[in-house]
Amino acid sequence: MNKSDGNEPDHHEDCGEQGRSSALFEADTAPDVSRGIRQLLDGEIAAVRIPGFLSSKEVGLIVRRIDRATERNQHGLVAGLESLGISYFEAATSDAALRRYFRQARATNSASDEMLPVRRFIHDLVRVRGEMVGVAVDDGGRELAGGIVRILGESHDIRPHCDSVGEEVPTGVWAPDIDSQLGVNVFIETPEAGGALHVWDAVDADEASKRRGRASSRNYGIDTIDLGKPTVTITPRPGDLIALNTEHIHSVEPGNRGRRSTVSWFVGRDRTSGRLLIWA
Ligand SMILES: O=C(O)CCC(=O)C(=O)O
Repeated sequence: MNKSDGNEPDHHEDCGEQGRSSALFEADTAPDVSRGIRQLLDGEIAAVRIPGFLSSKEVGLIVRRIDRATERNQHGLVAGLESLGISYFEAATSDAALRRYFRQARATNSASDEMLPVRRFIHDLVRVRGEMVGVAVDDGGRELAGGIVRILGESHDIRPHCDSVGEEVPTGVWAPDIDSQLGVNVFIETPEAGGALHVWDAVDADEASKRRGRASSRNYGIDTIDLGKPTVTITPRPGDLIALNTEHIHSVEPGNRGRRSTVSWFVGRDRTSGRLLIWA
């Protein structure tokens, strides 16, 4: 169901073209995730928010997992952003990192608490829509990680950027042939103030063409001066699922008093089969 109560989250439906990616889909119940995801894949809306996708008990399990972790990976391009393990984007630049990535993916996918939101997401899409959806497998038959825990430290932001796997990984490394890429973030902890996500109904064409065909030069500083107000601004709460089209420019505001942690993954729709592929 679509809700528009004028309170949180804050949407700016006057931005963006009429009838295109200009609204937020907000659902009360987890099964509606499938309807929102379909609309997002088809470019009808800018973001999907499912409040209470995880219960507070489930959130607590993942907070303990974060607190117990002995090692964290510092993101190569975003100061203050750490993860438990490395993402495919970061690993794809070297064979050694890819081997480490696939070892870590096996452990993550089999047992851990942080896969709970990924499993629920897949279950909802399959059960309600009969979607073909699953964790992606590379050309060598290796399963990618289904999700990654990311932790953004207090006062740190994520500058405006786009994510597009076809443009980010080097030639010769697995990149799905997809017609749409979404980022799904399930919120575990949020700061007491700030930490809002902004999404613009815009892709940065210059930036996209600069990145095409090259690895590791993803830009986290697209100039948003000319973009105007974001199409959608959402201040997440623990337990929320928020999905967005990551090929559109998006950013995260710095938060105050408390870290901002998520379980995050990408979803791509295979151009030929329509199958939805998940990776992190
Ligand atoms: O944490 C968020 O709200 C968005 C993170 C982000 O930049 C992404 O999913 O690409």
